[in-house]
Amino acid sequence: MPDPCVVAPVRGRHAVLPRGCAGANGQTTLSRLMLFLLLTIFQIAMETQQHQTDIITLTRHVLSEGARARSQDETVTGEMTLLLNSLQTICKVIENLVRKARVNDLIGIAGNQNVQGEEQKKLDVYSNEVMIKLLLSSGQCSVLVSEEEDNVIVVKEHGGHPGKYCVVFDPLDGSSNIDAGVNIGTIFGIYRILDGSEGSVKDVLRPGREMVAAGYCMYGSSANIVLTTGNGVNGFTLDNNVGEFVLTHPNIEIPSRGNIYSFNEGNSMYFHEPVIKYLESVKFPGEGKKPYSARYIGSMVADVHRTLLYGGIFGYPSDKKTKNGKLRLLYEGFPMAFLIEQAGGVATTGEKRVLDVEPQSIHDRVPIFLGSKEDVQDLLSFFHK
Ligand code: AHM
Ligand code: MG
Repeated sequence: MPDPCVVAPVRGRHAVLPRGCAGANGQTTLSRLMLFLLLTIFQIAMETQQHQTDIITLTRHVLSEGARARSQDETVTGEMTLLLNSLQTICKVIENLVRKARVNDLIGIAGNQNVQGEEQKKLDVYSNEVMIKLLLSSGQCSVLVSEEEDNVIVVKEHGGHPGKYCVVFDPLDGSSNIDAGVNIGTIFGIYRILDGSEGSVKDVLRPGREMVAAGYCMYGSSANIVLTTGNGVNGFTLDNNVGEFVLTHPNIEIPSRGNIYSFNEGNSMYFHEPVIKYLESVKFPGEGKKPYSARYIGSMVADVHRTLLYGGIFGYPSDKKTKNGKLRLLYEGFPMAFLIEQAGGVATTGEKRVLDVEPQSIHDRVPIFLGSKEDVQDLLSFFHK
């Protein structure tokens, strides 16, 4: 006969001891309460464990994508899998640097200027070194391009073992946000080396549509890698306890229309007419329609991440001051345009598809508008008027 005073806990409900149970106000009550708590904790632990038995980590995802590619094409060798694993390690190391920056005194200016004449932060410098060293030693790359380096890095000229891929990257994008602890990120794009090439600038002066993979890692309230290998977009969140990025956003599809616009409107006095008119149209949409919300973080990774998940439009246009805007084509524009297109969105310069632009030099800039298909089409209608 079960003891009526032992009440099994039911999740979401309080267990109440029946009246008259012995020791309701004494030590027995305390031990029953303890038992109740222990049972509840055990039950939650069991449920959590059940959920964690089939984790899809980024490593597992990359391995199974590699296996799928090999089953369709026997020339696929698994080098991309190794490269993506190196990039994953790089993101973990940079995430660790970012998290510890304040206490380890990595905030501030390192005293150098990068190729665009901007001040480099200590974190920029460290992140760049981490990326270059790990990619040089990965054995999978022949050419590297970094926002922080004036020239291409040809791997075999640096004592590295050359591989099949070329990686273009911005090690830490959104530098103006570093000191304020606002989201920043690493952006990368990957080309396969040209047939017969031993590694040269020509391998990376190619339109973005020739990239074979691209992604970013955002360092915010959590660290998130968002990746495409040309087969949709998946998002992974770093689980620090497991030490792995875990699939949290499978098959990201950008909504076909959003209600957010994301531009640095402080530059409005320099904007060209189509952009001014478009911004007016989302702020004053006419009778019975709701205006769009403004969100602008000033870190491309964070602004694009939000746009991917919520929809809307992000733009950094050319204007009366800057012929091609501010953002860099190779390691900011192309990877983000690739991700947005793979998620079902549109990325344009206002004149043409971003992925069709032919780079002339590794640090070229590009005007860019990207996001939900219908929102970008609305913007384009002002360019075509
Ligand atoms: P950075 O590579 O020097 O960090 O600059 C790129 C960043 C992007 O992340 C962001 O979209 C843009 O600059 C913001 O520029 P602005 O401050 O002019 O709005
Ligand atoms: Mg940048």
